[in-house]
Amino acid sequence: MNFNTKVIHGGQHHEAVTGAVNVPVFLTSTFAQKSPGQHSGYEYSRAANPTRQALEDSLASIENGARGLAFGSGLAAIDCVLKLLNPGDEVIACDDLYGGTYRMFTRLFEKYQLKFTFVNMDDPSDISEKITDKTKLIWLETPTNPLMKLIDIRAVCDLVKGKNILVAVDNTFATPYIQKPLDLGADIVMHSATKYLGGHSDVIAGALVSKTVELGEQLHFIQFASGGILGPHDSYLVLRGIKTLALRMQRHSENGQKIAEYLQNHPKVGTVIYPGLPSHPQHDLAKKQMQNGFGGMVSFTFKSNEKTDATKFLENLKVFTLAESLGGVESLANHPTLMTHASIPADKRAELGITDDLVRLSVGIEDAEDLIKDLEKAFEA
Ligand code: P1T
Repeated sequence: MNFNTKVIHGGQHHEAVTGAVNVPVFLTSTFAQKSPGQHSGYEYSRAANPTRQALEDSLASIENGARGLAFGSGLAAIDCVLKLLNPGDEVIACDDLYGGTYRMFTRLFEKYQLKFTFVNMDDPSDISEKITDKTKLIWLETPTNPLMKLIDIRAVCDLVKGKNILVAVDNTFATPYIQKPLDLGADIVMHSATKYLGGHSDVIAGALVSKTVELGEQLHFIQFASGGILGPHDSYLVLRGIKTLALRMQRHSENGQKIAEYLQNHPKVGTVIYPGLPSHPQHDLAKKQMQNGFGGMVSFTFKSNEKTDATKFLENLKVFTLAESLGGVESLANHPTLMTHASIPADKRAELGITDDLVRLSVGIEDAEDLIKDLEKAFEA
C-alpha cells in the first residue's frame, strides 16, 4: 500500500457487527466476559480499547512499524520510552529539544539515576566519543524544535549497529509523510500526536511506534502498568486527523517554502531557518532524508536582534495566532524564549542560539498570500 492509501486504510477494518465504515468511539471502560478469563480480546480499556486499537494499528502502518501505541500526550509517550531503562543507564540526546522533553530528562529522570548527555549531532560521529558501556538510548529530534537542525538518522543508527543501544526519533515535525525513521534504522518513533497527526489543534495526544513486536510488547507493558493511555474519543480524533495527513502535509510544505522564501528576502529579517532553503546548513541532508517536502515549521530572527521587535511583531499578527503548539491547520506563531522553551535555562538557550529575537512559525494550510500579507503588516507595525 502506498502512503496516501495507508493513511485512510492502513490497519483499518469495518466494524464487525454493523459494518460501520468509521470505527465507533467505544466509550467503555470494561468488556463483558462469558466466563472468568474468557473474553473477546478486550478486558479493560487501560490494556486495550477498540478505538485506540484502530489508531494504534494506523500508527504502525504509516510509520512502517510493528506496533503502535497511543498515549494521553507526547510527553507520556516519551516517559514510557524512558521507563525501558534502569538506574545507572545513560542516554545521549540531541542538544536542541522541545523544552518539555528537556525538562522531563533533567528534572524528572535524573532523579531516578538516569544520566543524560546532550550533544550537537550536526556531525553524527561526535556521538561516538560520548558512548559508554552504560549508554542504552539515543534520543533524536529532527528537525529539532525550535532551531530546525537536522540529524542524519541513518548515520546515527549505523554508528550503534550491533551495540545494545536503542535509537528513538521524535518525528513530530516531519511526520511519516516526509520521513520514516524506522526505515532508516531507528528502533522507536515518537510523536506529539497533538501536532500534525491530529492536525486540528483539538486534542493532546502522543504516539510510539516500535520496529519490532518484542519492543512493542515491552512498551505496551509499561503503558499498561503506568496507565498513560489515550481515551477513545481523543483516539478517534487523531485517527480522523491521520486520514488527511498526506494532503495537509503537502500544503504545509508548500506554504512553509513560500513563507521561508518571503522571510529570506525581507529587509528586517536576520536568519531564516527552514530545511527547504538552500541556505540551510544541512540542505543536502534535508533533500536526502526528507521526502515529499520540508514541512510547515519555519524559524527566524530579526536583523536588529531586539526582543522588542520580536514581541511587537508577534502582538501585531492577525491571521497567525500567537500560541504554543504547532502542526494544526491554522497558522501559529511562537516566541520560544518566553513560551515553549522557557523551561530551558537562559545560559543553555544562549549557548544553543535560542535568542530573544527568535520567532517560530507553524505555517498552516491557509492561502499563502494571506499569510504573507499578515506577516508584512506585522513587520510594518
Ligand atoms: O505537548 P505534548 O503532546 O505532550 O508533546 C510534547 C512534545 C514532544 N516533542 C515535540 C517535538 C514537541 O514539539 C512537543 C510539544 N511541543 C509544543 C507544545 C510546542 O509548541 O513546541
